[in-house]
Amino acid sequence: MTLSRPLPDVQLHPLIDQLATSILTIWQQSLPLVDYALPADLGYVEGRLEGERLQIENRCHAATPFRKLHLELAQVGQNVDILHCVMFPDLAYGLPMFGCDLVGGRGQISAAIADLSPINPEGVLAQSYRQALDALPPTTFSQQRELPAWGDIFSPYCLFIRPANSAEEQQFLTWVRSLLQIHCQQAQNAQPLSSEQQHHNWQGQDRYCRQQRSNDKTRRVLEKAFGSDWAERYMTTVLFDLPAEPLMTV
Ligand code: BLA
Repeated sequence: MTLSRPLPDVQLHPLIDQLATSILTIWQQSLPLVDYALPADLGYVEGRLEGERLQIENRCHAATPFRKLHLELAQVGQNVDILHCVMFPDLAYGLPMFGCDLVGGRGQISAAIADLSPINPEGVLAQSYRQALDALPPTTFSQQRELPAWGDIFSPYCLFIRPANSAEEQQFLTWVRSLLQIHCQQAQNAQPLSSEQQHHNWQGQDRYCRQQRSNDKTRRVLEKAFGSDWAERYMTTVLFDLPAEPLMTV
């Protein structure tokens, strides 16, 4: 069985389509997926943004050692297509966060971002990850974009580009597929953490989520279509949610 991508009946930018299919295929091939329940009213949502229809559809799974694997596709009118993907590791394992965002429209992707972001107190990826990433063929993109201030959560391997042509789009796709493959492979060796390390892990994920929630560009799209209360609820329960802070058992 292959998983169909979210918004199956909507035509999206080809890079978004290809990346969504790649993400679902790699998850399915590499991880023991089970369903993950989102708040019942937030799987598929539709609103209006300046008279245009905003459609959002979410796909969510869990698979040890991941608490939540989230892929979201969205379309605003005919003009803006969005792919959002985050893999949240279970707090019991010290894994980085995989995150990816593609924003495009009218045949052009304006923002393509992907990273494996460390959330440990040292703020660095484990050596096994660095070795695997360093062994990948290097990428070259003609238009690098500058990260906003909240982007200090990302690793030195973070790509944030505007692909200039379809060769660069394919290069981005290949890079993200490699990140996913490395991450799914590395995750199989994850060792459970002590309760103190789990607490640090929670703090790291909390900071990651808080910084992401401060992305005004995402918030503005959601607020315009659904209002600010709804946007806040969506950003804290669907896009960047976190279980309660674990109690320390010493
Ligand atoms: C940028 N995100 C954006 C932009 C829009 C959205 C409209 C501006 C595009 C541009 O500058 O060209 C909108 N993104 C959305 C919406 C959703 C979404 C509405 O995911 C979901 C409903 N964002 C993430 C993740 C990362 C991320 C997981 O959700 C990275 C791992 C990054 N998006 C990200 C960054 C920018 C961005 C860094 C640029 C922000 C800036 O330049 O200020």
